Amino acid sequence: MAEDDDIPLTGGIRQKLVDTKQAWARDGRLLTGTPGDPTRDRLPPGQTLVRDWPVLDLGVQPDVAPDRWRLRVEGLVQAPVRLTLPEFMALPQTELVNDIHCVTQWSRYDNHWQGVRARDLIAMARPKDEARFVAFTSYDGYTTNVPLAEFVRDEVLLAHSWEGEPISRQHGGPVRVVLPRLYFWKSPKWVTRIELLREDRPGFWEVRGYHNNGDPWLEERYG
Ligand SMILES: Nc1nc2c(c(=O)[nH]1)N[C@H]1C(S)=C(S)[C@@H](COP(=O)(O)O)O[C@H]1N2
Ligand SMILES: [Mo]
Repeated sequence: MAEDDDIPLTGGIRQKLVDTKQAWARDGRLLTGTPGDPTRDRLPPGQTLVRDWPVLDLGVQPDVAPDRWRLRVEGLVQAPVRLTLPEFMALPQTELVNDIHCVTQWSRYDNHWQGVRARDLIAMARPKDEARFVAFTSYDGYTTNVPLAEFVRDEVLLAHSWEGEPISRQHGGPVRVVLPRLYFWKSPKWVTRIELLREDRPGFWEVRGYHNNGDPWLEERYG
């Protein structure tokens, strides 16, 4: 899309970091081998609780001015959606509180989010019967993927605010996805495109040795 071309990016892909994470995936780093039980424990296996909120990305942080942000829902849909930020903010709003779990071992409890439920957005687009998977694309070029059934779960949000404040640029503002049931690499920051597909399309980390599902309770770190 032509108008994506002039979203300013700062930084550059931190290739060393990408290589290190890929090597961890190869070596199965951090695996405990014992599945967790979410009905009994709050912290998934092998995770460490943090109180701050670490920033993790490829090293490129797009500066998406609010008036330039666009969200598209397309692919196998009957009614492709294309929204500006004011249009997105005018949709029914939801507040959710949840825990997040990064594959590099940190977890953070009780994050308060505000935004639009993924299922409301998907309902607007009216998926075709054959749509089974979702592929996300972000302004930094990052991609990731989940089954459509996972994306339309109750607790999945396209969030614009965290702890009552707009999500900062470094954490993916103006709008990021939050899929709290999966490791946090499945939650794209600076999201712009949601594509519904018949076949799965593994994203940036999924093609570099990360697990395709990413359930923290099953330690689906690498696949
Ligand atoms: N667009 C984009 N989204 C992304 C990433 C990224 O590099 N680019 N990194 C993922 C990873 S690996 C993690 S752990 C979380 C980190 O989000 P945070 O920086 O807000 O903690 O974002 C995920 N979403
Ligand atoms: Mo991550």
